[in-house]
Amino acid sequence: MAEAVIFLGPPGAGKGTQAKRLAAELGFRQLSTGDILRSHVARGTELGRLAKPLMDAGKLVPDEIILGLIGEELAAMPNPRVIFDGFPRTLAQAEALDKLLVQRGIRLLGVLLVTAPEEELVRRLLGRAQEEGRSDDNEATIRARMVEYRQKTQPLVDYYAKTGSLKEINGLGTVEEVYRAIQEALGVRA
Ligand code: B4P
Repeated sequence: MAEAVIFLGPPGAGKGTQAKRLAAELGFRQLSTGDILRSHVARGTELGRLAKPLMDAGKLVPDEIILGLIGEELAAMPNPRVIFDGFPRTLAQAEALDKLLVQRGIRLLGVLLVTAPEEELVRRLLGRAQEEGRSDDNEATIRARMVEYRQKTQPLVDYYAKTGSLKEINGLGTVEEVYRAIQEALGVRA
């Protein structure tokens, strides 16, 4: 059966970390728009050249580009079982995804909102900068990403709360503790 889970939350909350593990456990495909964009940047594609300055400035990439990427990925899956990691990030993306889910008969298992206090998020992302050297993990860009999150992504919390699919996860514990809260919220294992 075609099924999907959405990970929502501010930068550094643990979306990518948890989505990877959940995808492996459920046998789902992790679809991270951030990873897809970074792969375009690394390969120097036209899309990558367009996205890089926006990502380095902490800005969101335009909806039509993101929707094109997601549309392509889903079109290539006959029976999608997907963890959306970092998508949708705007109301326009959420509305377009709703249509895609209906068209493809994909059941939404839940929208996991992972949150933590901003200072902890900044601390984690600066820590990752030391290890991975991602060009958007510097303090100025991180603050800009937080502003984008509050302005453009936070409205999705209400959007999904109204549909009854929102599950709030405290992202402040260890990776293991957060993962257990996610399993419980989805009812995938005690
Ligand atoms: P993303 O790649 O989605 O980056 P992110 O929000 O920082 O989240 P990420 O998943 O990487 O971090 P995580 O919290 O797991 O986006 C990057 C950029 O791409 C955006 O700014 C935007 O420009 C663009 N973009 C992507 N999707 C888009 C869309 N749909 N529309 C428009 N633009 C889009 O982890 C962070 C750190 O915390 C890691 O070092 C991790 O190890 C650590 N960590 C995780 N859990 C922890 C825990 N419990 N305790 C301690 N540390 C923890």
